[in-house]
Amino acid sequence: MSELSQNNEVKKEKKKISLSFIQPSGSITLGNYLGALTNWVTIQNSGDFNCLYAMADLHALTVRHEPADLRKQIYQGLATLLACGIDPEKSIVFLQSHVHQHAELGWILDCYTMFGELSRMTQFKDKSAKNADNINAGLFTYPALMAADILLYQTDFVPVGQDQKQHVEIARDIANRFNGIYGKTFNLPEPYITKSGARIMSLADPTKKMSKSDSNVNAIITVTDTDNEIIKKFKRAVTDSGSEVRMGEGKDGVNNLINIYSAVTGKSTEEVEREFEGKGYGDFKLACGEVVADRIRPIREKINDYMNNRDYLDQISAVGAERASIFAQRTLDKVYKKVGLVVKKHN
Ligand code: ATP
Ligand code: LTN
Repeated sequence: MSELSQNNEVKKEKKKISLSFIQPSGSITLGNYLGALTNWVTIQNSGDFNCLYAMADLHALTVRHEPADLRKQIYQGLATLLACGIDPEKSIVFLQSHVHQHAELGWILDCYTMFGELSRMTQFKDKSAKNADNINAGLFTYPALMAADILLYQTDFVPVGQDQKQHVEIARDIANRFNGIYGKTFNLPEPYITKSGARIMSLADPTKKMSKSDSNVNAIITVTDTDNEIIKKFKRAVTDSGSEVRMGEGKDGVNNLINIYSAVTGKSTEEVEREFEGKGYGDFKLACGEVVADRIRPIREKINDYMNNRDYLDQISAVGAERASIFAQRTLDKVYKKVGLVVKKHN
């Protein structure tokens, strides 16, 4: 039994809530898939949770983009979630911008989030260094909007990769601060990060995280890459001057490939080392390319099918937004009352 279901078993309470979003800032990568999406699907299929999964399209506005590209990425992101196994019959699937309560609670939480704590966020520091000509207020207050995403649904677990831990922690801090002032209003969320796949590194610079917005296409594997592209990228992956397929200090490239191979095949890192004993980096890179290509192929084919049926994607996201909005409004009304705003009478 998984750690999460055991938790649920013990408490014998109503179903816990699992929520996570992903930005439509480029094609979804192997890092996103192994670090986040596979866990979203496992949690959904355990049947133990009420799940909400969404495209964080408002967050994507914090960096400059082409409007037509963004719209395509939003559809493609949605198609990818479905292709990876998120089932709209089991989970609430939507676009963040379609549930207006996110922006509204985001503003309110801005007023309970401190300048100092926002200044310490690693993602803000990284993204402002990368976009020095566009350090906008949205990029800075991003964590308050993300806190709103999470807190609106009284979320228990947020399945994310390692890089997002700090964001879930600040959401928890904001909730704690608000609850401290007004009494219990928000549930306190916890990040849910599995060991395997939590931090997949760039194939071109294995000291850096694989990011979908990386401008170097050889650094990332995306769910839309063809089999040939995947295999070529793995063949070119940066390793070191050694030859043994073994985890080790200073062997970031090989460590990353072992980690990827292990996450995709479900074998432990020791099993992977044993499998490639006596073989060189060349054989190992090819094997990595092949297992990843096998995993991505059916996903890519399904994405293409969904992308040819945008009406279906529109329909799924509209239904999801309507369902999400009911829960979101409940929390927003509660917040309005607590802070002294007047709750609008709903018909
Ligand atoms: P961007 O390049 O726009 O910052 P990203 O690739 O970092 O995008 P996000 O949309 O920020 O992706 O993240 C979506 C989910 O994928 C998050 O849960 C995040 O923690 C996870 N994730 C992102 N990159 C990795 C990675 N390299 N390894 C494991 N998980 C990752
Ligand atoms: N900040 C996240 C995306 C995101 C998110 C969320 C993740 C926005 N809102 C709510 C989990 C829960 C990112 O950049 N990956």
